[in-house]
Amino acid sequence: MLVTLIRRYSKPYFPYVAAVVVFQLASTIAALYLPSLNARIIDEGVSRGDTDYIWRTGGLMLGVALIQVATAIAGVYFGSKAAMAFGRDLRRGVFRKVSSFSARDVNVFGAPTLITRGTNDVQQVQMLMLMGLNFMVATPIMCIGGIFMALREDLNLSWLVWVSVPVLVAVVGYLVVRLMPLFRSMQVKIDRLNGVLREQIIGIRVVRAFVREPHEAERFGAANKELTDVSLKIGALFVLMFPAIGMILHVATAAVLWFGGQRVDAGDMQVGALTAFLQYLLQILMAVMMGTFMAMMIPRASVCADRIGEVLDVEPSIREPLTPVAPAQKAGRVEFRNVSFAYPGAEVPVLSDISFTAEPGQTVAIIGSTGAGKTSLLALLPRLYDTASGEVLLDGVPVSNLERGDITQRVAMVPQRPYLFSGTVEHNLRFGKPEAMDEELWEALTVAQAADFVREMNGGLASRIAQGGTNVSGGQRQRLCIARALVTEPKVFLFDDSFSALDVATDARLRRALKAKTADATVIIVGQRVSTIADADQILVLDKGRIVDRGTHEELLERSGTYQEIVESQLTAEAVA
Ligand code: M5T
Ligand code: MG
Repeated sequence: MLVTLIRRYSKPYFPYVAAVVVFQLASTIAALYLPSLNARIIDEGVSRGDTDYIWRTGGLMLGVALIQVATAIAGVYFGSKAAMAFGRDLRRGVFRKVSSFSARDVNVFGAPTLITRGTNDVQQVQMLMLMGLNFMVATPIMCIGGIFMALREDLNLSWLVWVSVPVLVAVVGYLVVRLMPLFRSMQVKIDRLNGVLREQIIGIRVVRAFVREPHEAERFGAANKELTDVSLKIGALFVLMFPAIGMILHVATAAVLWFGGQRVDAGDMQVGALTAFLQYLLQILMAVMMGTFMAMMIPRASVCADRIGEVLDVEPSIREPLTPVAPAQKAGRVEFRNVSFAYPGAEVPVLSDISFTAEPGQTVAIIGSTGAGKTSLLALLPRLYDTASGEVLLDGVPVSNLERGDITQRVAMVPQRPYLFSGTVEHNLRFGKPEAMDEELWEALTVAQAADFVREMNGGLASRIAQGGTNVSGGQRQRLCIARALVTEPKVFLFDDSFSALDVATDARLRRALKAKTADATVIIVGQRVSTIADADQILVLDKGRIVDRGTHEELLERSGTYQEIVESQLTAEAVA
């Protein structure tokens, strides 16, 4: 998966990658050249007192060093550019994919892990790209070139290379192998922490109301501790890593000086060659270390890449039709034909054998006890879910054959749990129709009985709405959502219990205004209060996912037991209140 992702998302940046390769090649060769120049200055210049030679070689050394620095900077610059662009594209890919998910697809993963995958996991892969681009070329050349140059300085000391490199590889490799599973579990712990935190922030009011803070703090504490424990274990290994590497480097240095010093004493080797050899050995060991670090990042990044790949590979369960049908007329006629529906993974259907028709200009109301399936029924029209059997038709065409945009253009839903986005009032109202004029917004607000309180808010249309719409009351939120639906001027309105948070008087006023505004539209209202739905053209009584009776208020009052019960229960409730 890692390879696939890198291949797919780094393609546009090949020119950058090519630049990185060229610059790193240049900088590595320059770096390898420097110790040898240094040795020449000592052995040929200093030892013979040849000032001229020292100046010339010193100048050359300065030039090479400048080239090395410049090319190294350029290499890192292009490498970072490529890696960051890669990360951005990958994040965008994940975001686009998640945006195409249906409610069901999101539930398969859960929001917290989708968030981690789109942020932290992408970052890990991006990090590997960055390190890879910065060291991939340099490391092997440094290693092999370093060995070659070191042996050129002195063959007799070569055994020091053959001993110290494997020791370093063994030590770092051992630590890396121990670290791998820890990194893997770290990703899961981050998911879990995100999940707990997210749930608590969203549910903060409930937590407060039930004084569950201690319990929730405990839950968070547990997740937090798990993450800390893993991080500490990783830290403990890293603590070992640096002294171990330092030790190997120092022992190698001491060994070079010890054995090399004896050869210099015996006159078999020059001091400059010894310094150069030492510098090369250190370069080799550094390169080996970087290589091992890289090797360590690959498994971690590949865990992340797999997790990202899982998201990218999802086939959205609700797909656009291959050959969309354009309906002959777009009046907004809704028809349910023997519809059954079950939530994914659930055994029992929540809706069975639902059939009804709602004509333009008509109001169809759905009433039924909580859990009867009213919300689920509405969700089928904008195709938030697909039916198990039967068909949902809009203007005579099954919604599964309609283009998504075609449906949303004609159908506006006010969800049971109204949701507002952070931004301003007008930003929210223009959600479905960005080009709407201010007058249209005010008109919609007036119909939705929201104009007064919006006028009273400090900025009017420009007043701020907090994330999730938490700075307005439940009823205000509902009315803003109704206004938002009105602005789009759809053919079909779906109101899911949208008047429940309003007092009876406002409810009545709103429905009167709505009636004038939606005269030609098809309106489907889910309501709890009999008063809300009494004047509907047709009332469907829903019970346990089945339509048990239908008719007008008067007809139902006469013959439907369930309906009578509902009416009676509300009358008594009102009497009690
Ligand atoms: C009907 C189940 C739920 C309930 C039944 C929304 C939703 C519902 N269900 C799921 O399994 N997953 C879901 O995402 O479906 O639920 P409903 O359609 O929401 O009922 P309602 O709108 O009539 O109830 P209410 O309380 O809004 O009046 O049993 O288990
Ligand atoms: Mg509902």
